[in-house]
Amino acid sequence: MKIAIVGSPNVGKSVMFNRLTGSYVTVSNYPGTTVEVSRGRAKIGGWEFEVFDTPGMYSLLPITEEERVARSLLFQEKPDVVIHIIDAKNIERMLPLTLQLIEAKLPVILVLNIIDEAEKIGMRISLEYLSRELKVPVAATVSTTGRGIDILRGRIEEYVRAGIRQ
Ligand SMILES: Nc1nc2c(ncn2[C@@H]2O[C@H](COP(=O)(O)OP(=O)(O)O)[C@@H](O)[C@H]2O)c(=O)[nH]1
Ligand SMILES: [Mg+2]
Repeated sequence: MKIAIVGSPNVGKSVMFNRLTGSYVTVSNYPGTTVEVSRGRAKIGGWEFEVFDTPGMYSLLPITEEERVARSLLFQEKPDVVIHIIDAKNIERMLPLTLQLIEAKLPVILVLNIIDEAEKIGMRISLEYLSRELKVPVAATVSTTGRGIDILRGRIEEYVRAGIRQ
């Protein structure tokens, strides 16, 4: 099974990738481009996943080469789980991509990363409300310290289990 990590630049995708995967990370250019894609392995809920870190994207309608590669990875690799990482303190600016991913029928889990800085400026975000409205699993994390990562692993496990049961 495969997990894709997507989101805008500088939201913590690569730090999260490193937390979820162990050693044995490979970095290669996406075919025909100079854009690098990291691939690694993660063991979650007894399953082994191939995880890939995608280049930053602002929209599913690609403008830059990075966005084209991120889009191709999503539609060609057909990941079982798409982790959309956003910067929690810029949630309004970042949710449009979540909606695009959901509308494209991708198996999205929304991750509000950098929740530490959001809290520091007094933001309070209801994960339950977001999850109910968007109808996707939601987790809050601080990828640099590891806060919330076990909960995210749990969300991934539940998601995959629910998919297998269908
Ligand atoms: N405060 C805080 N900083 C973070 C968090 N996650 C990542 N960062 C920082 O954000 C920057 C971008 O992280 P990176 O993983 O390279 O982002 P990417 O461009 O999405 O791959 C780095 O300086 C990280 O240390 C977080 O949860 N909290
Ligand atoms: Mg990165």
